[in-house]
Amino acid sequence: MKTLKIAIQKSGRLNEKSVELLKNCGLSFENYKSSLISPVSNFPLEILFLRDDDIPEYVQDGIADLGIVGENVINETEVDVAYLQMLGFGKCSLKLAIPNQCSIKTLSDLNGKSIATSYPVILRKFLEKNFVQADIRTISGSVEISPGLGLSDAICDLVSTGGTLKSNGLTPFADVLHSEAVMIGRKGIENDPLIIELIQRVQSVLRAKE
Ligand code: PRT
Ligand code: ZN
Repeated sequence: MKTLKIAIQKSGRLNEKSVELLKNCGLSFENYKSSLISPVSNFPLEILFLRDDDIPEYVQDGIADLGIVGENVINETEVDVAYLQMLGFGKCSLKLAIPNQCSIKTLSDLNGKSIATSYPVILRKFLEKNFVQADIRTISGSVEISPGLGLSDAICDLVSTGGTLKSNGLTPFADVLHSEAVMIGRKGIENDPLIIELIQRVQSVLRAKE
């Protein structure tokens, strides 16, 4: 019998909830932090523990059959995968934010300004859709300190509680994308009986939480 592979985040904000979901689906596996791959003893499935950024491409390219990852990462990597199930955790928004008391009031005020982000692809599409020409500065982390350092006029970053923006003297300005964790699959895998079985288990776990 073939064995499916599911990619989940190795460590970070989605790891614990992803592991919990799979365990609640009745899957039995060891959650060793040191191993990259863990077999499930009671279902033909292996769990791959990866950086979240790699998950969409692994699924698109068929290295993994399934994955659990944030929609923000899926959209940024521009992959072609099937959305199998929204999971309701890891909720956040990608927002534009500006320094408190700055003169930017409308989206068109961003013309000619610089915006720091780790999501250049999503931001570029958003700006194009809104006819804004701004300079996108791609940085990999600590985006929120960029205006204070004089590196950019605004930022575009993920927000959940809003605490990080607040403590850096920034005000949310516009929503670019709402995101939550989603179970994705390789295109065409939707009708595989094992996938259908697994998704049914996921759905009953989610229903029990309502
Ligand atoms: O190591 P790896 O590459 O796997 O992980 P990572 O560091 O890239 O991602 P990680 O673990 O930080 O986040 C994984 C996923 O969780 C993201 O891709 C989102 O889908 C989701 N998520 C939900 C968030 C947040 N909420 C969130 N608040 N990801 C990041 N943040 C950060 C945000 O970037 C900012 O720095 O938290 C800060 C803001 O939080 P608040 O609560 O102060 O608003
Ligand atoms: Zn990442």
